Amino acid sequence: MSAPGTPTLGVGMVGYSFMGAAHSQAWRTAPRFFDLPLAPRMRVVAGRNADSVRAAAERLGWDESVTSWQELIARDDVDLVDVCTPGDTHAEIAVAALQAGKHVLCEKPLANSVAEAEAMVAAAERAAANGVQAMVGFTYRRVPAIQLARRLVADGRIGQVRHVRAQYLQDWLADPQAPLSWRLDKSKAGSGALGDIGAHVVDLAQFITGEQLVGVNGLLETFVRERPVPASFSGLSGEAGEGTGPVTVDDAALFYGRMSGGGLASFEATRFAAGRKNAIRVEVNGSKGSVAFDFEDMNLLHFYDASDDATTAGFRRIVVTEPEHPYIGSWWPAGHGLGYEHAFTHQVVDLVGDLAAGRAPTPSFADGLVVQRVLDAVERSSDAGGGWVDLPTAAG
Ligand code: 4PW
Repeated sequence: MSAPGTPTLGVGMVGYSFMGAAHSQAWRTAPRFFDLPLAPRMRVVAGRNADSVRAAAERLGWDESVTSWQELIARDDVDLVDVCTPGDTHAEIAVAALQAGKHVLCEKPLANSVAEAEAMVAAAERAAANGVQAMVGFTYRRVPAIQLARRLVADGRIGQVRHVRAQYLQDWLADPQAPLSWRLDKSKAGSGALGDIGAHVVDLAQFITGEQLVGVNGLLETFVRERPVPASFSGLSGEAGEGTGPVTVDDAALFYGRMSGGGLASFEATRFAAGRKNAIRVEVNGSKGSVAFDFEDMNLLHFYDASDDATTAGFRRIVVTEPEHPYIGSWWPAGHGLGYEHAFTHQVVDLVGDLAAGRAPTPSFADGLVVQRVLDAVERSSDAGGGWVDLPTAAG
């Protein structure tokens, strides 16, 4: 809990659906479990429908609600704008907020295009000169087991990275009768599985290895091109209504690439993996060992040390719930695990700490642009019927 007299951080959030609910939980919970150097104050949430956003403010714990994001960013009592809207509005809202001198947390993927992402990076760089910071919300980086995987790789425990094998498998669209949502509309979402969930595994591959993709070859597919118009929709499911409409994004993405350290990477992102609900699976094989993670078992990290005695060698099943592990000491006694929502809380904890210290938060908008360029390259490769697409590297 923040000590009395801790400076306040006024927060305004735009959007209040699935990600808005997850972010609201994090703003509420972080100061209750972590000693924060700034005290978040959930001032205002913005949404288009006055009755719906008022109800959301009540349910999610916001002081007020408005129907104009422009009004939200103009408020003197808002220091940080949390963008939880579909991707087609990320650039407009984030750039305006930065220009108004507000810190920004923006959901992933950063934008719906490289051009939009580049404009956001430029706005963030200008704002940083005045001490205004920006972060993009790749929250899975803040799962303790993922943090441990990154540390083991950085410490050289698996040696030279040879393979990255990353999948994000869901099945909420496997039923052709599952209705349309904004995530299936290219004008809103920018892309389908590729950007919504593929972005996560691209970021995790780079975060865990500390390397970047230098080139990719991709294949996108849309299995179901017409779906029922929704009568209602919440989270990732809805009730079918009257009529049908077109699906204008990919249902699944399959792509491979080369990492900047010379290793090979393979990626899969799909919403048609029947039986897989939120299976983020990352395995990194190195010259001296491996790490492996599956979000559906998110409190575990599997680690293989090739130097172990052959008679007892094998993947160790590390239960990442000990006070020695990142973030855990502020939660439950050893052995009691965490869930999906905790990574969002850790995101708030790290962001608030960075703002108080005047540090640039990570992942930055520039990190978000790196992922955006990968998504764009995969789309260009697939659109061309396959083929290698080079990517600029940090040096390039
Ligand atoms: O980033 C989010 C994922 O963690 C997505 O926007 C939706 O929620 C779909 O899968 C999860």
